[in-house]
Amino acid sequence: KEIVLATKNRHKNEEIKSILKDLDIKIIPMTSFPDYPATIEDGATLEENAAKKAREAAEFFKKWAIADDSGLEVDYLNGSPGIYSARYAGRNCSYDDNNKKLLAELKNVPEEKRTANFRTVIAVASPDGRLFLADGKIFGTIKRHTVGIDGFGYDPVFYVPEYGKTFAELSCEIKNSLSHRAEALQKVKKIIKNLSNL
Ligand code: ITT
Ligand code: NA
Repeated sequence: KEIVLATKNRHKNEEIKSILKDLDIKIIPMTSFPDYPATIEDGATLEENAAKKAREAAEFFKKWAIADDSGLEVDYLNGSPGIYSARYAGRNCSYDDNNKKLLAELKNVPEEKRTANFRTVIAVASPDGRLFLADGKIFGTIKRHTVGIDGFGYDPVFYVPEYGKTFAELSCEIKNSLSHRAEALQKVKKIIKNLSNL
């Protein structure tokens, strides 16, 4: 029982491995194949991009594959950066560049209008063309400056009211128990357990 984890993002790779660790299945990380070309993410939705990443990997490796497409959706920005979250401040930009741009866009926006959510879509694809999708979402607000050093991406600006902390202030155990990615992956666990021929 093996599945290829089709992400080139090492932070996502670690989170997904950790959340799926109780599954009786061997997870083959993409980091074992640095030459595998990145999927061109030209879909209009997280669903399309996740499906494309999973399908390409399943076809290439002739194994079941799972892929994650995630985005930060800020209400004041009508859902941006959304599917463009990775390259919000430009191609090959850093997480820091993205956070700076986001904070600048929200510079004079009052507290009550700083609501946002993270959304993850996980796609599970088989080499013979089957596809399953699962999603997860978490609501929060965007801070006025970065706080915390853990996690990655927009974690230092994403504030979780229930914990009174940003994602970057929460331990990975706690983030992985409540995040958008965790919710989607709990659904994926059920899907995978029901696949008899994996
Ligand atoms: P792969 O496509 O190889 O999986 P990626 O980093 O390009 O890696 P996405 O296309 O899904 O992944 O881009 C989503 C971006 O959204 C990601 O680069 C981060 O900047 C941000 N992001 C996703 N999940 C996040 C999380 O849990 N915390 C903070 N930021 C996150
Ligand atoms: Na990507």
